[in-house]
Amino acid sequence: MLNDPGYFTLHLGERGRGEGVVTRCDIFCNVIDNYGDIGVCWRMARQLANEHGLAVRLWVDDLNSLAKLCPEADATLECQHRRGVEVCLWSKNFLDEQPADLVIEAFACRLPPSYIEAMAAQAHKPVWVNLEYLSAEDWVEGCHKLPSPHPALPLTKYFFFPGFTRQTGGLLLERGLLDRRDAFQNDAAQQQAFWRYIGMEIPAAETLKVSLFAYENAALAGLFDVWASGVQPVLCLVPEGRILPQAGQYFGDAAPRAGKAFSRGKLQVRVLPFVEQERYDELLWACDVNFVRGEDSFVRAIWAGKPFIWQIYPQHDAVHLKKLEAFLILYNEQPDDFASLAVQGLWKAWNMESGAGQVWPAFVMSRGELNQRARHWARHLAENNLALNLLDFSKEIGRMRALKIEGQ
Ligand code: TRH
Repeated sequence: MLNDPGYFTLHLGERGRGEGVVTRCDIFCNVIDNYGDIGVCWRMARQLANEHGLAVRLWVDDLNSLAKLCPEADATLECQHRRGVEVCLWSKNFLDEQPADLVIEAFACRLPPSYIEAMAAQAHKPVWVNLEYLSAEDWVEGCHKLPSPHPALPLTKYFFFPGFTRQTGGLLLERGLLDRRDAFQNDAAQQQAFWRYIGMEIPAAETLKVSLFAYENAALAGLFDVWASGVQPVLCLVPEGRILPQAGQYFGDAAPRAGKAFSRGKLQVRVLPFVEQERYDELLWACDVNFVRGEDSFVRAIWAGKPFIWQIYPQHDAVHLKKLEAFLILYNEQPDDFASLAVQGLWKAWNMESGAGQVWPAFVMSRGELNQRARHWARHLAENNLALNLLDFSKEIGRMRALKIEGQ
């Protein structure tokens, strides 16, 4: 019933009308660095617009970052419609705007003061949500949906935490994504089209295909050494990004560019251009093992249903290692079996930037088991959908407000 947009208007009568019915959404995104902030916001904006019929405006302060994920976005335009979303430049001189019913402040970026005042002036106050970073830590469940009343204005902001358990906001997952993944993985023609798109032919069946999206990492050379001297051919696909200079250095190329190929022993490395967001999914689906980083590519690797290695975004005081540990505890249901130990070993080595080559053999030996677990995980997590939860939450807030009005 909560998924029905007409529910509140039908059941709460005149005085409740307007509360909780969400038709317009503003998402504010401050790009700090990298692509995670805009990656999540762009994905969520498209999902709310195209799957749930909301009129979505995405306010972003760095259109160049968006243009990497969505190449048809024009970084010189103040406002443009792209893939069902109105994309607006969030500039310093933000003009007065009519607030939407649902306002998403991504990752505690600060909304323009004039916009907050305009929200407070509405008869039906927007549902104002701060979308938080993803973490598997225990405390997240207790903080999910907590209200934070504005100190001066009649407004409440709510914390909305993505996460891996039912007591959190879940993960972003587009409708039908797992079916599209399965169709891709079972269809040689779709795979062929993908490999041609990146300028290659489908690799031989015995080749282990690895995607490598990573920050700088001192453990890379050791891993390359093991791949080069192993028995199985390894094709490593490296999208342009922060680890690329190191990958190039390994082969004596100080400035490798997209399209470049290198090889040593059994290892072949191919540099890929940074592809648009949907194509990145295909890269993960096409590979046997995926190295991912940050927040959004991490979640995409989960949906890919393949073994993966997560390089968590580094934070001061090694706070990120606690987050990594928390996820490993959830991910490894039987923490002491061979496959789980192999995952823990490689993930820790990669994140501590040391010894990844030594623990690689155990990981690759566990691939069959890890494949099964990865598919199971994807199915399990798919039951907790962030966009649906967010819309249900908006309705929940609307219902609470309407009941308060009725009680007066
Ligand atoms: O770019 P990131 O390192 O972003 C990080 C994290 O989100 C971190 O939590 C945040 O605090 C920090 O930025 C500021 O990693 P992430 O989150 O995986 O984002 C990468 C995005 O880029 C993701 O949406 C996938 C997309 N992508 C493409 O669209 N094409 C590509 O070719 C590649 C490699 C990635």
